[in-house]
Amino acid sequence: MRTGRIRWLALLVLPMVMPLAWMGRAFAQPVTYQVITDEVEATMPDGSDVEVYRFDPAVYVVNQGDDVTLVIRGVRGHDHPVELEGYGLHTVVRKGETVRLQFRADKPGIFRLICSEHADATHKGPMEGYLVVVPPAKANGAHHNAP
Ligand SMILES: [Cu+2]
Repeated sequence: MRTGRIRWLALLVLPMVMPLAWMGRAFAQPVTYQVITDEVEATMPDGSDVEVYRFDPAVYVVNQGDDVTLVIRGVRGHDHPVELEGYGLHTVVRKGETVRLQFRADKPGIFRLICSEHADATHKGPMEGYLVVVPPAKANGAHHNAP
């Protein structure tokens, strides 16, 4: 019977695969960053007023494989349409509301958290954060900087 054969195959393969999956997740941690939308105001030497929206904090360091939650609370500014580049996550942070971006950090590198409404200096930005996903260290890389 076909289903019987598949069941036997699962019984044989699962015990071999499960420890591998567990080892890969052994160092993964749940990581939460609490973030707010902030605003900086200043008067320039020429008398002009400048407003810049910010994420605070703006740098999120995690290890590859971590289960990450960015809890973003809208404090200053009304609507912030937000994208986490590289992970294809989008949301809108509204004043007085809290949103959560949840994902597994499976891709190493530096990824921008950007607000498309306040993208650059001419639009009261740049409103950017930076997700830093650190890959696992190589086994023989530990002595790389040794004298
Ligand atoms: Cu914004």
